Amino acid sequence: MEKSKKLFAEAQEIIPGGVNSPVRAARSVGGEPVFVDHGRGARLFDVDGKSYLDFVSSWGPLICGHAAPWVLHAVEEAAKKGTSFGAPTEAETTLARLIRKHYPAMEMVRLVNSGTEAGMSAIRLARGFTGRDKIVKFQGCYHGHADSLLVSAGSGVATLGIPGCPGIPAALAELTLTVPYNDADALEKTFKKHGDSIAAVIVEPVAGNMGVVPPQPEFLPAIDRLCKEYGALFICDEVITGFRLSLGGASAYYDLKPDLTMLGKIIGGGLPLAAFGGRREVMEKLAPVGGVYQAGTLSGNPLAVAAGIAAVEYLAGSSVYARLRQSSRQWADGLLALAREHGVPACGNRVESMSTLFFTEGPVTDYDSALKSDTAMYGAFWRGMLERGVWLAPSQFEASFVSAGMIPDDIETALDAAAATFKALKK
Ligand code: HOZ
Repeated sequence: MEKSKKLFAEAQEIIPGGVNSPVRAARSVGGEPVFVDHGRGARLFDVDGKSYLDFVSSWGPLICGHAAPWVLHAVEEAAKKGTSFGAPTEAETTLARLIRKHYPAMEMVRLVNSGTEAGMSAIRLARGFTGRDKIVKFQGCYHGHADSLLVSAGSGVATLGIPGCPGIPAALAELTLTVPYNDADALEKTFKKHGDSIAAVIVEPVAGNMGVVPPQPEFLPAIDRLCKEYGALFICDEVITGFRLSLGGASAYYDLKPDLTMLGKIIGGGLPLAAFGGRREVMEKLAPVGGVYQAGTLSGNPLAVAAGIAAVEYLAGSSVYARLRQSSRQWADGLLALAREHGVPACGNRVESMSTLFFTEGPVTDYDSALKSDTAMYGAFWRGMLERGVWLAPSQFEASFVSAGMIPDDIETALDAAAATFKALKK
């Protein structure tokens, strides 16, 4: 860790907290960031020459594993032609069509650079389309760090225990109504009270930013029904679940037809790319067709688009989802069994290749139950796993992702590390 420590000290002098995104600082788990040299397949290599089995996958995008040759090749070929034009390319239409093929509710698509941009733009569009100001989000869900969406947010906000964010005007935050995840009755009550002024309900179809929390069977259909009844838009945030739960994401998995969908992470193949899209009549409210303004110099960047097409074509042309399901089950079931064997209070949530082991008896069904986790215990577990060569999210309130780069032996190796870590924790 010597070189990492030195680089972290230098970074802190010039970059706030030494990191360009707060959760990377590993403060909540009592650790320090590992500085990365490179990644290959299932492994991350730090600047001190140590390698780690990677269950973070760059927070989701790297479903193909690190430095997948087909993604690298696509990026190299695109780079030879130039790195940015600020003018349209044919590849953008190709990617938009690929997205629509797998997400038919996205009749029209706009490419942006990050999930935050996708969320911010979807909210503005929903407000512009409906002429209403209020939005509903669920406690513990995270949809990027736009002002309207940081209220009661998960991810780093939950990790650092930030109650409200200075810099967000109260008048704006008041327009965001919050409801517990999986609570269809509370959503109905909110609609009864504010129905005429709600522009949209935004949801992670499987929550991934308070740890993984699956939707209960009636929850997503209730959102759809209430949005239709009250004339609000249903925004499905598939930034994590898109191309992860299945080729058609959570929309195909749960048979959803949202008015607007957000995608990110996997559709960029590890480069900065995201998208939002939906019903034609809604999307055509966007400038230059309509008056809702949204723009970006690097939107549809040719390198990111090339990487995205390569990643999506690989996923469409392989049997990767069955393998990912198997690896994820091996990992999540194995971890829970080990925790129980060592007398550690724990419960596990998993949907396809995303999972979380919570350090509480559970069940974890919403943000309040997720917050019952023993985060100090998670921190000790994280540090033990890091020492033994396994890279986990430096926060209890995130998902663990397996990638196509992992083979059953890798999972076994990580589970051996977990067994040793649980044993050490009990001492
Ligand atoms: N949960 C975040 C994205 N879904 C983690 C990434 C970050 O905040 O840096």
